Amino acid sequence: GPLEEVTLPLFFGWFLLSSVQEKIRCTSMDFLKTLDTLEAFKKHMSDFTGKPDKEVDLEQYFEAKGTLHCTTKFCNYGKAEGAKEYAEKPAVKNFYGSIFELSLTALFVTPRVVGARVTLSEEQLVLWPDDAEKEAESAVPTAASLPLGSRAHITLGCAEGVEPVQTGLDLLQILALQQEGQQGELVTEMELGSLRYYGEGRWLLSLREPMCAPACFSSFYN
Ligand code: ACK
Repeated sequence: GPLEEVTLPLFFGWFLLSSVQEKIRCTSMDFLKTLDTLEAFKKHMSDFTGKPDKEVDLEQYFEAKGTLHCTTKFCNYGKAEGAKEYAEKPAVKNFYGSIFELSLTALFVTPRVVGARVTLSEEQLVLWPDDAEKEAESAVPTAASLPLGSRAHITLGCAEGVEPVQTGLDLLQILALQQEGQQGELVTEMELGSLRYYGEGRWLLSLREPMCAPACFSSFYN
């Protein structure tokens, strides 16, 4: 019967506690609001609109996507490669339901998504799948050469018609550029940190003070 079958979740990950979700959403909205007013951003606005001289309201441009979380393993109810093996890892079983402190070290915006980069600790990396970066190779050819955990992120919003899986891919793309030696164009020092432009509508704000976000390691079924 159905009760005897063990179903794998849609994904495993760290789910941010509600108290910190609101704070991060506010910080992200403030960042979008500020970015929108910068001359440097206006200069590259067509990356977002496709048309020169057309204005974009970034706060309206992105749509929030459910509970804030950092995906570790996308299982697709067992259909994703390596899902069962991941669910059976001792670390996954041992830490299930435990609270961790995630460190958010950057915010980034592209014409597709807005997200936060999560820098994982040694202990947190134990829960990171070995092939998470490699799986992105079709989108980001050099992804596999980036350090483990490079893809770790929180999706804060997606443009119309964009799926949240894009957030990790866009982050990897920026990190791949950095690895190639492209440091981006330093646009301005903001209160939150330094803002760099990587071309093609890619903006990265490195946070001066990382944001600490308590989060529960668990899984999501829909
Ligand atoms: O924002 P995210 O990390 O991107 O959280 C959602 C979550 O799983 C539920 O959809 C992520 N996701 C979706 N498809 C994939 C995939 N193929 N590989 C990795 N993560 C994925 C999505």
